[in-house]
Amino acid sequence: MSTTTVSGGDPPSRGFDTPTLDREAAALLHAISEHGGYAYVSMAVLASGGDIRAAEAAREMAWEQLHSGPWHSVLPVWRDAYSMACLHVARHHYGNGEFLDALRVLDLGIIMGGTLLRKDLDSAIEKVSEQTRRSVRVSDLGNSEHRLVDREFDMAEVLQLLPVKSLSTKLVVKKSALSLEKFLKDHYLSGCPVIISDCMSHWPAKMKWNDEDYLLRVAGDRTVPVEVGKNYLCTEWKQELITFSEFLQRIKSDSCSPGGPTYLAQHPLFDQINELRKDIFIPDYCFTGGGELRSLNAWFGPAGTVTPLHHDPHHNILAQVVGKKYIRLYSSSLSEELSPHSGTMLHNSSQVDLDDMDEKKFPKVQDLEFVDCILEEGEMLYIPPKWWHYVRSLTTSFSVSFWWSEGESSDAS
Ligand SMILES: O=C(O)CCC(=O)C(=O)O
Repeated sequence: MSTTTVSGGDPPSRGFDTPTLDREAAALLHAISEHGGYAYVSMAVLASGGDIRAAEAAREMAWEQLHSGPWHSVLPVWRDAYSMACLHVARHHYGNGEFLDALRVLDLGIIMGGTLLRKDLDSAIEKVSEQTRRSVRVSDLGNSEHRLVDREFDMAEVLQLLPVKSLSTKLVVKKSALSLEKFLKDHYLSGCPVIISDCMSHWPAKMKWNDEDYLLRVAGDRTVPVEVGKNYLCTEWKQELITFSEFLQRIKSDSCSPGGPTYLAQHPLFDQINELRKDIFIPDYCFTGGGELRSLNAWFGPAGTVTPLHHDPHHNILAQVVGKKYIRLYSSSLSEELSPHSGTMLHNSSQVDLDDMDEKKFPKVQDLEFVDCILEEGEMLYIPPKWWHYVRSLTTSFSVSFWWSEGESSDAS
């Protein structure tokens, strides 16, 4: 059994500091009233004087605004308003010694809120975490009972789950100790995928992330967004906000749950949880071409998660830290044949469901050329921009994607 405890510690003598909020509150409230948020403003003013009911009411009002339409159309000012209300509510919980409640509200502020008050949220989380940090018996770390992936892998069983023709035609080339020059010339500039092996052994994550106790210790009480369902194109698919410890519980029991797996997908977890950020390094390949790192995302879930066929605009290195994934790639030149969805939201996703191929509707797709692979622990896959990719986890799996853009002067096509 895992032995996790919340350390008692001395009760806090004072709340946490919010220098940005103190400086920006008046201007932010003014901007909110200019967008018609008078009721929010009057609640926020009361909240700043310590009125918890007003703070909760303000948070509720901002939450409604965040859910009033598509995410991209939410006004930034309402995201900042949400962060502000979260800070007020969290300060109240903190003062009462309700540290887990404070942590949850601050995490919601980070996940749903805007950028203006981000520093205040981060430093408040650091302070609250001092009170909630879990301790794990040192002797438990590395205990195989608590490893997330330790089962033997049955290839014959796995092949039955994969789309037709998997692993039977052309595999992604694999190179070890690939130099930056070779990467630039043979892959980045020529738009050619590659698996790079032997380049992650120095990451602390390689040692630590397969250990449930470690993850519980550094992240157990943190709130994270997860996706539940077969995949994001299905109607029953939904998003939830749960604690990392609940998520780990689901991973252990969830892979064959009827509602589909729970997937912590495409989430900037490392901006949120500093301890996990310290366990990884940005691969030097990501600085090739003079571009800029765009995002660093976590993809963590049980066996059976599927990211359906889609493409992204950036260069991508997908680093496989724990477990294995099957990945299939189609060239960007095949976009038309892969029938992207119409409309702005899903224009980069294919209508072709590789797990349930409709041959009448897409008679030619079976003949399209692709490359595929099983991405093993410790390997990184380079996916060029706009290449279509389908991803299925074959075991519990924890990967990190690094997206970067082209430099201005890059002559990459
Ligand atoms: O690992 C996955 O499930 C999907 C990864 C992906 O789509 C990406 O890195 O762009």
